[in-house]
Amino acid sequence: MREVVTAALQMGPIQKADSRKDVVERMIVLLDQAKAAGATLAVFPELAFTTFFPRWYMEDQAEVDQWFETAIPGNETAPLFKRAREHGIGLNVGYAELTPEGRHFNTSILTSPQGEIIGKYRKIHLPGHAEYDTERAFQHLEKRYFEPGDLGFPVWRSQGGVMGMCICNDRRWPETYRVLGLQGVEMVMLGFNTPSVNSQMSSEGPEDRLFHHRLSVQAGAYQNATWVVAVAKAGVEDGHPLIGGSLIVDPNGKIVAESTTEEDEMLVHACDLDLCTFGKETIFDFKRHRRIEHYGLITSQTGAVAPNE
Ligand code: CDT
Repeated sequence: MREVVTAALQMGPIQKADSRKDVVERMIVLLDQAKAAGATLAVFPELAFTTFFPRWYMEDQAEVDQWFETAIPGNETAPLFKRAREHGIGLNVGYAELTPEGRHFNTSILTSPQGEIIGKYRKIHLPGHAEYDTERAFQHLEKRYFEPGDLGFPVWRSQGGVMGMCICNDRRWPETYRVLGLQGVEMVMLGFNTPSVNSQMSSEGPEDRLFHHRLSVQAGAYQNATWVVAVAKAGVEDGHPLIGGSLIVDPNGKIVAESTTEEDEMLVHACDLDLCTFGKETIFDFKRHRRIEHYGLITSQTGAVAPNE
């Protein structure tokens, strides 16, 4: 057995007016709960230190940049990293990254239980749009505020296994999991902020949204024989609802833990990485069964092209 006691630390809403100091205090309470439950790994949501600011249209770059971190840990976030190190807990946490060169990414990092930053991922599948869209019930401006990630989908050895990250919308794309799966991933960690209603189709509400979320995460786990830990920022942020539904999914695609609130909430599970082996050596033994000679379109073409009628 290679058990990783993993805490999925869902966060309730963060309002625009909430300070990073307030948010980090909440995160430390969750981290203390994770320690009490015996966790060595804690997974926090996407953009965990602030409200989901891409719902707000901004033209002033200085106003935009206030939602970004210029250093991780920075002055306000350092107490979280210090507590994780003291507890011997590795962290996966999402934040808005502003680089010294002035580049903007939707990023997550992985630390070792000893507190070193060992991995960084920058979100590749950015949803939404770049300009104000009058047709939508609310805005989703990730394409305005972030560049697509430039680091690919790496994996890292940590916690006794092979660990990978992705962020929110990435979880809906099978390519995400397969690229990680081809590197032997045994646990995919991801945070998300998913609006409870589709801004372009009001009939698609929280039930459908939770269905698509579970469907994507469970399929990704099963088809790549990997654990997936998916962690929400949930609840109503300044009038805008986000789904909960944080999940820990096993390598058979089964949900072993799921959140029941839209508040700060811990899920914990002892994830045995050895459970990945059976699927990886049988039905999803990629080396024996994949037929790459037929997969060329996946990397040579972006959009769908139907034949002429
Ligand atoms: N944060 C994030 O990526 N949210 C998206 C919303 C999609 S609708 C524009 C998601 O996939 O959940």
